[in-house]
Amino acid sequence: MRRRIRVAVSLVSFSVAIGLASSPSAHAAKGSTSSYNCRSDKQLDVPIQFTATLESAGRVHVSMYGGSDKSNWVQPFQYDAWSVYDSAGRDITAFTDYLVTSYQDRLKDTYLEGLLPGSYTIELTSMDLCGNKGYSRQSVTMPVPTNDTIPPVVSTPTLVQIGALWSYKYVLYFSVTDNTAIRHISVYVNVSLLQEYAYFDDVSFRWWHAMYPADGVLTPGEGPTFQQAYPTNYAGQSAFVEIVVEDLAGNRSTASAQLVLP
Ligand SMILES: [Ca+2]
Repeated sequence: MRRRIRVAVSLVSFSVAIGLASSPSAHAAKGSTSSYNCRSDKQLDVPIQFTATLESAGRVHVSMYGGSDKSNWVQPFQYDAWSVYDSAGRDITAFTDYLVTSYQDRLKDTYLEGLLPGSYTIELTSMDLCGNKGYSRQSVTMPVPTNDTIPPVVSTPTLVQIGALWSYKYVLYFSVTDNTAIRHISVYVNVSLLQEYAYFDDVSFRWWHAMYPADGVLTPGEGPTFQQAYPTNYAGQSAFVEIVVEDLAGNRSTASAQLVLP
């Protein structure tokens, strides 16, 4: 059985909106490739390549480069562009995030936290205009974490509006980073537990992408952020929102705010 835990961040309506514009046919219709004949193109010439860098004992940074095709169109595959296999060949986690129009910004630089010590193969699937797929792979070995005494950094929770014009709502919004990696997050509203995120349990993994665009400013929908929905019965209330974060070594940080929930 394939277990695939996707990133908690969800921008469903937004993904649908940009996904419609990202299909090969959409590109072909408006680009210089409109007359391209796929009958003679049966392979992706050069799949997109990537580097895999161990940033800490709990975090891997993957970064795409290259890739070319005579159709002049190469993108990450729309479904599970990034996949990770353990040493037994088990497909343990995958990540696409969105159906992207511009992978250079959204998927190019991606971070993965949650791999337990051991050896893994990371695979990137890319695709040409004609739907021919190609693969590139890198091996990584996650070490046993060493002592870490630096607590995680969690931002003060705020509210952000997500979705598109025809369907939007407010969600709680905060960012979480650590010098090693995040193991656990709890979100409380008026002292009641609303949501927990647990990693490093061989089931759930934290994927996030780097700044988009690379302006050095963390704005909604980019970076190591969480967008947390809340029940509609909270609407109109002033609520005490608290985020409790624990890193891989057990160091804790909290952040809170009194927010009027729309
Ligand atoms: Ca730490």
